[in-house]
Amino acid sequence: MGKTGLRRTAALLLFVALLFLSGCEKKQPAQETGLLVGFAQIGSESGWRIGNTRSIQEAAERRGIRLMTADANQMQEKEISAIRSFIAYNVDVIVFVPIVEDGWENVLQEAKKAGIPVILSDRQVADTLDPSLYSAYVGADFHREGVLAAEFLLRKTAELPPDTPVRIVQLTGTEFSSPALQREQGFLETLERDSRFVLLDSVSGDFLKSKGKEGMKELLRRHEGEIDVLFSHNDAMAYGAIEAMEEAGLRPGQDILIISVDGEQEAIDLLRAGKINCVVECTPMLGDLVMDLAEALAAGKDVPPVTYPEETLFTEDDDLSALPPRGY
Ligand code: GYE
Repeated sequence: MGKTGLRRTAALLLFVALLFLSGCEKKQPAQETGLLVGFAQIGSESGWRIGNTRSIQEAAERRGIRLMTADANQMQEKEISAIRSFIAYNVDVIVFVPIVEDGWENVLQEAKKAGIPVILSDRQVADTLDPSLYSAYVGADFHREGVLAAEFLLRKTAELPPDTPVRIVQLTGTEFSSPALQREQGFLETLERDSRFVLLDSVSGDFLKSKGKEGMKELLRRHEGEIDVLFSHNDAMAYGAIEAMEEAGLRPGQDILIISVDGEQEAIDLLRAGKINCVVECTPMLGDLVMDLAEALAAGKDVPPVTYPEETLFTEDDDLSALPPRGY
């Protein structure tokens, strides 16, 4: 081969190498990993939930994970059939949000038989369920959230004259769901030691604004002029309760102290406006934590059984001027 021939061959090789490299480069950020994850979400009952779905979807997309999302519209049967279809599809990992604690045993047995690892996202299952039926839980420590809410109340009422009763009502979340059960438990256990605190009543608002409003109306009717404190298991129900209080001529945050959980932007705005007194943070931004575990499980690695995200507390005494937008 002459000099020209050599040069041509070298140029061709360079061209092929460049093509190959640019091809690799283009694919890199959103390159599909081949990983297929089935995600059963419970619905869209709150701003929190919508933020949670977005967080999971965006994390999957960033990593090139193919995600099948099913929305159960608040129905456990629908969630169970979504999980069954993920098994039939032979996804690599199943992620689901247990809407309530019980009733998962059969479908999780089926996933186990099919050899598909399962991640519980955001909510927990009953601790009586065989723990070999799932690999990990990623979500908040709801009991601690209840404790933080109660500790705020203890600080807030520390200066009251001794023996002043503090009469509390609760708007609880979805019945038999782990956040409702554990937030209530942490809250009441912490106040139990102090006889000033009286739980007048609890009504379930199903984590919905509309039911929070209805529930608060009912509580105001049953306990007219008696309520000092509302503990609302989420922000959405607190928004409804605030409307009910205002319609009844009461000043939320002053006539009735309000403690809520989640930390949505709207709740932070109401905290700044003095209509809510304390918001316990519960973050829906679980996407990256969930996908880290999904990738590890698909690679056959061990994962920690419990992952709690970092969470904080926002109160009327904090300077919130520098708080970045919440994103949900
Ligand atoms: O507090 C509420 C949502 O499961 C922790 O569900 C979650 C709760 C959250 O609808 O707003």
